[in-house]
Amino acid sequence: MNPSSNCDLSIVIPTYNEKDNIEALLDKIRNVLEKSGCNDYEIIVVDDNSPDGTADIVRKLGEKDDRIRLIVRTKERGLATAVKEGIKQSKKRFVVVMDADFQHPPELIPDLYESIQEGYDVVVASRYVRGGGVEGWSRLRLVASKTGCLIARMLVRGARKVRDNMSGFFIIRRDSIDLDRLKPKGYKILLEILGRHEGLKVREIPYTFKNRKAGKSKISTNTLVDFLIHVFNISEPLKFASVGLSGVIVNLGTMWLSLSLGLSKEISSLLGIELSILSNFTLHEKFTFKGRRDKKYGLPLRLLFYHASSSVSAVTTFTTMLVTSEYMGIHPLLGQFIGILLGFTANYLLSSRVIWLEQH
Ligand SMILES: Nc1nc2c(ncn2[C@@H]2O[C@H](COP(=O)(O)OP(=O)(O)O)[C@@H](O)[C@H]2O)c(=O)[nH]1
Ligand SMILES: [Mg+2]
Repeated sequence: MNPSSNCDLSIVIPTYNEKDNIEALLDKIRNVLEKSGCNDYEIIVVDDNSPDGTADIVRKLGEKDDRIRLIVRTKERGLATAVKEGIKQSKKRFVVVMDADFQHPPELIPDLYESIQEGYDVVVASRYVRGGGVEGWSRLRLVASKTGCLIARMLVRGARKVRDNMSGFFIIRRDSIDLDRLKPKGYKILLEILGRHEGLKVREIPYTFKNRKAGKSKISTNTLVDFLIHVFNISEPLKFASVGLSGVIVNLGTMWLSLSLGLSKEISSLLGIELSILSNFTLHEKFTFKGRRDKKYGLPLRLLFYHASSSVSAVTTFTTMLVTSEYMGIHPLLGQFIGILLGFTANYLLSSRVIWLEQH
């Protein structure tokens, strides 16, 4: 960091039972920053009322140095919500997020800061780019972690820009992030940030993830379940597919009901198709694409476009139903189902690339 520059930096550290790490860590951070000429910083520790008295230690340090700020949350728990709260309360232009257990080396903070000055919105400290790595992990843990990153990359568009999209160590330009978009339920805050802000300019710099210095990890096995739920919440393709699945049930359910009421197979098929289009549209509005703002087209147009885009699959479904039942002796309900499968892919492509397009 350039000593003459005003470093304008907040450092957010979530803590839960870190009494044996926190003081040494804060000392180390102050050292590193002052050595690199940065004085205009604040350190925000967000503690969830740790029973081991972490907050008391931070409070005492804060009395001597008002750059150290403490937030104690008594009603909420959780790493991601703690980080969000810390970012919200931060007053500087750039914010570093890091753990309290020395797994994220404070020596890297000046590099992160310098790197983001080159015009980025987010710079991620990465274990998975050349020069990065992990210390003391079993092969299994490494494979699991990398697989997680890969799944996230496949399913979350914004996460594709970096390899280590689940890193807990990164710097952001505060005003490039809309905190209201972040859903605090998520566990991986970086994934949340990248997933919900697709336009961010992001880069990675390597570091080695160290062994925890003292204390215990709070991450348990249900972290995996949390992760999968989280990816599901962010991933539009997954949400889209599940809405599609519900539409299949609406479609076939309506058709079955209509057939049972004695309506012709043609009318029943068309009723099933139209009702499923309407229910899918409603769910895409309220669920799949809910996070998208400033949409290019208004609601009536979106509804119209969605019908137009569904017309391909609707015609496919109807024709398949007719052909298979008339000429192949297949039950109209099964024919309808086969038609639905054929039409689905075309529908997704049209919806995500046209109807719910964001205005840039
Ligand atoms: N405020 C807060 N911090 C937490 C919570 N769970 C973990 N942390 C902190 O988040 C950081 C990472 O947690 P850790 O258990 O080391 O996760 P691991 O590195 O993935 O094993 C540490 O600084 C923890 O003290 C929580 O529920 N609330
Ligand atoms: Mg840790």
